[in-house]
Amino acid sequence: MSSTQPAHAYRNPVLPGFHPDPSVCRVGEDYYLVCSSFEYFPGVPIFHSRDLVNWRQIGNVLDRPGQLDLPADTDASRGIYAPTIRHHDGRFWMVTTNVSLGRHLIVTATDPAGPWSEPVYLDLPHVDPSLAWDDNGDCWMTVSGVESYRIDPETGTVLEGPVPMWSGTGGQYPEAPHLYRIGEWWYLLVSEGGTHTGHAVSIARARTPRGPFEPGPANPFLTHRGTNRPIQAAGHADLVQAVDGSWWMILLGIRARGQWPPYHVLGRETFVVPVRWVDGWPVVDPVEEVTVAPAGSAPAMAAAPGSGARRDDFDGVRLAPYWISPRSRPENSWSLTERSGWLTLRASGATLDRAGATVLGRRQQHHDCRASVRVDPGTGRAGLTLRVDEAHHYDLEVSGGTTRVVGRVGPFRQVFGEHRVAAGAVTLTVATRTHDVLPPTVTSSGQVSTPGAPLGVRPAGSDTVVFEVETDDGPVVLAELDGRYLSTEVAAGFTGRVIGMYVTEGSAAFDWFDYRPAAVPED
Ligand code: 6LW
Repeated sequence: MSSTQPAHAYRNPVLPGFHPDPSVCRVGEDYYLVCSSFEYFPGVPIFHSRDLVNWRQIGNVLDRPGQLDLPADTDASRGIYAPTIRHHDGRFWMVTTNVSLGRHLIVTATDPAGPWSEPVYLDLPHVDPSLAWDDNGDCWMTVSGVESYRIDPETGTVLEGPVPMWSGTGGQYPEAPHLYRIGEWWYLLVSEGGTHTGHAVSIARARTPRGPFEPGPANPFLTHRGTNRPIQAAGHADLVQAVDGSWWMILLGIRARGQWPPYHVLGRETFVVPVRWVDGWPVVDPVEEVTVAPAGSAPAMAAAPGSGARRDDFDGVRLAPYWISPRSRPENSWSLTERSGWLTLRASGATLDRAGATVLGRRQQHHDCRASVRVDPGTGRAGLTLRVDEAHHYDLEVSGGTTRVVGRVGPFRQVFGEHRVAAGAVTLTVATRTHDVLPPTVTSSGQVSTPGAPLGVRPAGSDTVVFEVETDDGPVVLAELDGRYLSTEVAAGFTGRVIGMYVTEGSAAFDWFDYRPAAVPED
């Protein structure tokens, strides 16, 4: 936060990188937030905050294979969709959909850091389930569509429904319904228009959870559709009241880059905006990267934001909660004890082009960042991958004393840049950088000029991925690739980029993994 910003300004997104479909609840002075995790294990990351701005991951709700059944052939962007977290009767409740099984599931915990219970399943249609309890103690599960069911959340028994509710203003995909008791009203928050640039948030209210629902006077009351705002796709929102009585909405958005058309590489991210109530309806301003909170309200207390840098020396006996693996993480695929102070990964037989490869990664959270790893490949094949899915990844690998970059985009696979290295451990780095590429202009004398580009160099695009290996003579750049091929606009789907350590032959040991935004120097 720069000194020129008001003291109560904060930076959005508050959870950068692939953190979509946020849901939040408050207990006393503590806020808890969950996001979708799709085909990754463990599932449903859970975060804690005291101010809605600075979030710390405290675990994963679905952190045991018994809770998270992701069949081996789970497609990318299937698996776990949009969770909702609520606190009721002394317990936390998380409900979500495993679309690969076609089932909703509910788990509970007294401590949000876990352990969470075994799931109770509900075989009902739609996605985006959410729970609300009425004055009689009845539990209503709302789902996309929008409709609700009265259920017994302890057993998953459906007691009544579907009860039609209100489906927004006519936009496609009415979804992410959340029902709240606020004063004498039941408010129904709905997203519509699809999770890309048409996204919008609308609201209606009724005297009972069954309706009839009266739409708000200014729907959609939040949308960035058809604008050139830097944050797009604002939607999939959840409301929360802060301990000081102020109201907030968390939601997803994307930060589009480049032109034309714009694209985004970090997936859908989590934002927080202040809410004010006018004549009994919520009003929010457009979502800005620097948001000014009402003076004296909860995020005004925001401490200096963390830098986002993170180094893991693999000295503990447990993996930090931010490490995720596509589909599963079999017990025999990793070890923190086999070589003390190193993470050992063992190949499964699958390559990175197929489901089932051994990958342990973290979300890319900054447009300009560096991830480095020290890896001893032994006699195997291992490295660092920047991936969206099995068909869209760039890999910096080492095997047999050679490092190389392998790019896979759709049906194409190519090797770029090879460099011999000494046997033993090597340090590999993948760095990303963005630069605004303005369209070339033609001068009056007919010369083409590309603003911002060094003479004779046309930047490949406004997102570049650079691969380096450390040698005795300093870093050697093996390749610089256009990052737009690893964007949602190319790869499709609901996730975002993950930077991962991997092994596809034999086993390899990783001494440390260091991630930092480009602006943060090494320690
Ligand atoms: C989710 C839906 C959505 O189920 O995207 O943004 C879907 N909204 O609500 C997958 O994340």
